[in-house]
Amino acid sequence: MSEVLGRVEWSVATRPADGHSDSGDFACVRDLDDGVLLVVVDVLGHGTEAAKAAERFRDIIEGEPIGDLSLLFGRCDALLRSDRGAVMTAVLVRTNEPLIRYLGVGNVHAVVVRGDNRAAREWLLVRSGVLGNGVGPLEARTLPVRPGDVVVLATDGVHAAYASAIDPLQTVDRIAQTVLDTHATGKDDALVLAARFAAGAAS
Ligand SMILES: [Mn+2]
Repeated sequence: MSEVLGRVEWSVATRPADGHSDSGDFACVRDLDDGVLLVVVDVLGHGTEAAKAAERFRDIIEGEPIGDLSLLFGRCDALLRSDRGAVMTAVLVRTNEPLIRYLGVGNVHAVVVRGDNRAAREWLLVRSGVLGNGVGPLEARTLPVRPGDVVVLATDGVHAAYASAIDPLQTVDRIAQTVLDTHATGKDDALVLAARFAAGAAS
């Protein structure tokens, strides 16, 4: 079921690869002093070993101080050099900003669908690479958002055409589940995080 933190309401839907009962994909939503952080991670591979590595990585994501996305990714890259690699996209929603800050390494896709125009889709730009392999300097990007806009992140167990299944007027529960039901490939772990932005304190 959906949850609300600050100006973000979100929901997660997930399914392991066919024939498996646990997943190397996970989502983490953190309440920060000045906003909310949404993270979706796909630890390389699938099955039990990937799921165990995902638990270790989740502890890092939940515990690391978050000030700057590029620093967070740099720390994760360093920490994963001695563990299974991972791909990750993170979206930072600060309370008083009419925009999102984001950074992605690998193929966790993310798309913003406008609440007042469901045909308008903007893909967040994620760069290639794998955390743990050495990713070099990274810089977060920004994208303006308005109340009612929806961002949907999905791992590569979800077919990349998933944006067509997003109706921003539906509940975030329904959005996440519909994307999973219509676009999970079954060949890999699949996870979808759908989040809607409400008005911030300054907007
Ligand atoms: Mn995957």
